[in-house]
Amino acid sequence: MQALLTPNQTDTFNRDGVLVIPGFFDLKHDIYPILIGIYRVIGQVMERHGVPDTRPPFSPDEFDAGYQTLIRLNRAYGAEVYDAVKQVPAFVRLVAHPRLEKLFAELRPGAVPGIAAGGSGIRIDNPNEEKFRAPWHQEYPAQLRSVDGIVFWSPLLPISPDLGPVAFCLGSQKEGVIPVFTHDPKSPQKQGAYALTLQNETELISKYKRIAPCTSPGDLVLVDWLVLHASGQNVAERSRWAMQLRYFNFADPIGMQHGWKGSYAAGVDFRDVHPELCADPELEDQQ
Ligand SMILES: O=C(O)CCC(=O)C(=O)O
Ligand SMILES: [Fe+2]
Repeated sequence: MQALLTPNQTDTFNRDGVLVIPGFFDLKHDIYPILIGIYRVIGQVMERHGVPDTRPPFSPDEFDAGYQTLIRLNRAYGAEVYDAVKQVPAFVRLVAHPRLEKLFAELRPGAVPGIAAGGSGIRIDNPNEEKFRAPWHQEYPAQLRSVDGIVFWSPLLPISPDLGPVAFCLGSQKEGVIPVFTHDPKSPQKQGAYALTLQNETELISKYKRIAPCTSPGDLVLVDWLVLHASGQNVAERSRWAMQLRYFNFADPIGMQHGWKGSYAAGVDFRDVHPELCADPELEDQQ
């Protein structure tokens, strides 16, 4: 079978911990059915709350029509859409796309791939909203499962700088797992994985060259689970919609040790699995 990646692409991923593959997915076959599913779910949420549906018929460019109206009426309607769109069949099909498993196998020879339960979703980053913006982080503490893993990130609309593209520190996966504070006193509204902050964050991120690629639907960004990355700030009029699919490695020794436990989304407290990686002052006192 022909390889999906050129040797050059594999080298880039191994060096940078990030790789952008333009046009990886088939728009008509893989992506549009997801957009149609989202359009229809937004319609269901409108109907459920008695919001008149005056949207134009579906078009791929305006699949999220009505969403800004919904969140202006009630932000909780947006949370309903967020939870619902993960359950669109076409999205679930994409999560287990054979080409993603093949990519994982090419980049991680000898790995036993797994799909992180509860680790796949569609982010909806609303304009000027801070609460769910991901600060600088590595994927491992937020997901656990295994230290060795890859996020497959793919946008559902063309990303422009004002939508706040994700920023990556190239090569930062070489730091290994970085200790974290599990509470951010500066942002008490942030909870769970969103509250994790890196020890020595400023110093760490200043060491690396940063990129924030402006990708389009169909493009795929591969992210090593140890690469430092952060959400940009959405200062546009529209929400930024992007899919995250997360694959881990059952053969990873640390995952083997803790039994591939999930993190916050699985109801697990990171501090219980990795006390040695918690930089919280109160824990230091206990050690
Ligand atoms: O899309 C974002 O803003 C953050 C994405 C992210 O952290 C991830 O895909 O792991
Ligand atoms: Fe992330």
